[in-house]
Amino acid sequence: METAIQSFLFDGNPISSKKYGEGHINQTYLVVTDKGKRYIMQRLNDTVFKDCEGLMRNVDAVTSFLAKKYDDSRRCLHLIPTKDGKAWFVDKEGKHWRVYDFVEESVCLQSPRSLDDFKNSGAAFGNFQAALLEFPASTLSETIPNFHNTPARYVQFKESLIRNVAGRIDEVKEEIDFILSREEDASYLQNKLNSGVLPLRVTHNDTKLNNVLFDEKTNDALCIIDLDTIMPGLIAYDFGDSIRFGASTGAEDEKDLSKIEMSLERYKAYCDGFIPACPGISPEEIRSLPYGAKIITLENALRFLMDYIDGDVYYKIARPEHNLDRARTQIKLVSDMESKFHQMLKIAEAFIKS
Ligand code: ADP
Ligand code: GN1
Ligand code: MG
Repeated sequence: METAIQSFLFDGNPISSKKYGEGHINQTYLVVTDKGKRYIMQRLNDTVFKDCEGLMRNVDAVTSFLAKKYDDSRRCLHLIPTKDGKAWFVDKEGKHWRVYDFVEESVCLQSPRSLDDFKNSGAAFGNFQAALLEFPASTLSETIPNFHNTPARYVQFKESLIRNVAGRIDEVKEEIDFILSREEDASYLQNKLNSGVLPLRVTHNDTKLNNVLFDEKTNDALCIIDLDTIMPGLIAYDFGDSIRFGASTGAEDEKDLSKIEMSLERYKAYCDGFIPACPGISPEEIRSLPYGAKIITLENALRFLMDYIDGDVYYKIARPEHNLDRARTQIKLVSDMESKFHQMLKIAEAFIKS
């Protein structure tokens, strides 16, 4: 950490650094200098990201592209260079580090404070799509191959069941059955992509509410963060991941499942923000959105449960059954979405222009 801190061109001398935020993947620190300037410094998770160089090239290219579009510097992330002019630093152990300007006077939410917050976040992700419309997609590295290829996730899941590394599968039979019984549903969007019905766009792929910063004063959704998984993908998954996290009436790791529901009111608010902001969204894409919500939630249930079965090697955990608790909330959400699916589809279809 010390050599990494010394390598970046901060405004002033760093006087403190401490762990920061609620992300599940990278090590994130808040660094403050003697001039009172604040920064976000991150060490990339190289278990999750096998190609950190490719990832950092993506982030550098996307942030530079976006910076030219916005007058207000708080609207996108800015990388701080190293003292020798590089966009990231590699330490002696081969770990990759980066520093962003801290987006000041902003708040990060774990759940929307109002329907307007959620609608605003939808508009921000829709605008993000619009801003990247002309970004050269072919220059992007695939930072996690098959990231939202749900059928491929099922293949990994079954392999993990066979390995049963942590010896936990007997205690989670019910959850495993839930996931396996929905394997066919999980291919719905991938099939539409393969047959050319749905197009690939440059998508964010990790559109949780805590990957948006809101303006502290105006409550406007200001800045999209966590750009590690920007890759070509389906718009339905960007929509869906926002719904999975922000339309849930409880936290992702809530133990009391009676608190977990997918709020149709919030779903509608997100549609109001997202769909009109998405450039050239086709009727087929609009119809795919509720499927995106259900499938990405199922995919997250599978991923959390698989990590529990694998012995907690992927996500950060704060308690022994953390990944299992997370898998259970996702399963509850999938069930709830199944019972509300007809209404979800109707709400989305109302945005198709006749
Ligand atoms: P992870 O990939 O681990 O989720 P993120 O890049 O999302 O890491 O960062 C973790 C948290 O750090 C965010 O949820 C947010 O609270 C905070 N954060 C990240 N970047 C900034 C920034 N530039 N300004 C202010 N806060 C930030
Ligand atoms: C991770 O990095 P973070 O916490 O924003 C994960 C997402 C999951 C999410 C579940 C690179 O997101 O795919 O949906 O946790 N990111 C990666 O909360 O795997
Ligand atoms: Mg994050």
